[in-house]
Amino acid sequence: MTIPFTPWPAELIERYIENGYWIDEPLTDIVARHCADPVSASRTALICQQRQFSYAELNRLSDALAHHLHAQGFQAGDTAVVQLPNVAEFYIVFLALLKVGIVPVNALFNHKQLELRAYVKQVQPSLMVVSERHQLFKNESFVSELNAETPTIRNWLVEGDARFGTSLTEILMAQQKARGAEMADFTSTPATEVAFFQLSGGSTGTPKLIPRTHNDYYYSVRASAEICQLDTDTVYLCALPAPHNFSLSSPGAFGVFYAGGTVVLATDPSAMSCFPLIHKHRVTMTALVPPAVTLWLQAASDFQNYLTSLNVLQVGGARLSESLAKQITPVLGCQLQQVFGMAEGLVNYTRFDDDSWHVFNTQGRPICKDDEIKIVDEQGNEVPDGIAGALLTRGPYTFRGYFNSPAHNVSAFDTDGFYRSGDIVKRTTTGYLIVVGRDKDQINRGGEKIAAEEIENQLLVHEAVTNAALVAMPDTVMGEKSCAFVTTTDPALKAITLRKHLRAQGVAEYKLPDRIEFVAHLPMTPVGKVDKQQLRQTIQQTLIIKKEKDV
Ligand code: AMP
Ligand code: DBH
Repeated sequence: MTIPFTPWPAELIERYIENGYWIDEPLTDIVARHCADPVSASRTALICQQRQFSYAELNRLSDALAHHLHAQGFQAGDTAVVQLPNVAEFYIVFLALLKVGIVPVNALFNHKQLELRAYVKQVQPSLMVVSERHQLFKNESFVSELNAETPTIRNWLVEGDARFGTSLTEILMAQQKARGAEMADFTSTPATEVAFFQLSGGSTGTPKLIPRTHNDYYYSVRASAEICQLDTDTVYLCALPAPHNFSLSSPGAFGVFYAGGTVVLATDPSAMSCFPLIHKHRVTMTALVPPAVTLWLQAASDFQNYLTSLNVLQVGGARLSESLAKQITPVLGCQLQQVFGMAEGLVNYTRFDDDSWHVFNTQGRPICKDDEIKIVDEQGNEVPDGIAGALLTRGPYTFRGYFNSPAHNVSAFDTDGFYRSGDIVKRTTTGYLIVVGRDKDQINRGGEKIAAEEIENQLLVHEAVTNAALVAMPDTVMGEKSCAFVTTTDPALKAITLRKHLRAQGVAEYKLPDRIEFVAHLPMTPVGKVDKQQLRQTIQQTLIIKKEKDV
């Protein structure tokens, strides 16, 4: 059994194979390739607090878990929903699932009932992997609900203290002891098939899943490792959530594993968590979103000499201002690399030998010469370099369709199979992209994406809410925050009540509106849609007036 996905057309497949992008190896090769040679196998792959794992150990532990899962009857084509924090088990579980051909969705640790339910509903998993550290899994109530709603779920693996399901730690220990030299009688899905689902930031009512094949993802990992010049001396700090496409594959932990370097896990991107780790493990490279950069710049003076090993700071996920970009080398003492990527595929990097103008002012250029880029005006005609337009792309690691979403895919792609990224960009004459805006209904809250429609739907569930529109408002640290405009039948309705309501609906905390404005009615465009442009202007004006009053 394999997972259905929208394939690339035959002539492109041929080109991607011919040009060496698709090499017909499963993603598990990223770690397994180091294990034949004893010197490579003994290198440190992963550091998670006090625990260190060599490549051999990482491979062995994921083998052990794969054996266990296979013995339990799990097989290729099964799906799993995984939600783990930044711990070694994230990679061990991921590799184990890939080895058996179980296709996971890796949820973010700050996701809650709403998001997890949406993933479970879409993939109908047979396996759940969760952590006891998450508020939702401290007791069994949500587990029972999901079990009742989802007859496909056969097993729960729990990281930490298992109050339900099976303890992941115990399985790993028992399997390691029990395993002799038995041969594996399971294999990953073919490299041409779906390896896992990546999460889309989304712009629709329910979060969409992105099927990623071994072939396409492994190419993006190898090419990224090369562009970022990773080698066995690379020590990469994973400070963003481990499942994020940026910290997983651009070049991320997978790129570092591929190159034989070391991944150090941080629990979060704060300077307090990261600076001591950088110091202790002589970290050479890390990846951040812009708000974390602001915090690092502020904290750096209190941590003199902590960052001397750091060579490269990658910044992506949201637009980095030129002024922040220019402070990075003087204050943090490392090189900046801008990264503009998307879980759907296309990733752009500034290169290490670029001049400073490109590094400060552009979001880089695509990985591959076969990344095809179209920048179009509102009529769909391509615009010349230097003119802003909507970015569309297709290529050897850009997906061709969201999972089980035929209707949405019609509008998400053009008739040539180019993905409409929803970003407004300009191309320089040198082929670099500058992100200038967005035409998707999404808020980019410092790199965390919020689909407006998802929150509007949840606001509408409240009995006193008659209409709701979520828009971005400017914020100096986050870049953007969210503001909900709400019409109501209850003049006494309070913002705090609506926030409580959203929490009760199981909405992740970062998606809660930062501000709620009650209005008599929402402005409409001539075609009868909510005029979000006007709402963005309204909230901007309100903030300016408030600022003037404050000073
Ligand atoms: P996602 O679909 O959640 O993977 O988010 C990808 C989106 O994040 C892109 O389409 C952009 O809107 C945004 N993004 C990522 N990197 C950057 C960047 N360096 N500058 C501006 N926007 C970015
Ligand atoms: O924001 C993103 O999704 C992103 C940013 C940088 C990404 O997917 C990536 C690099 O691969």
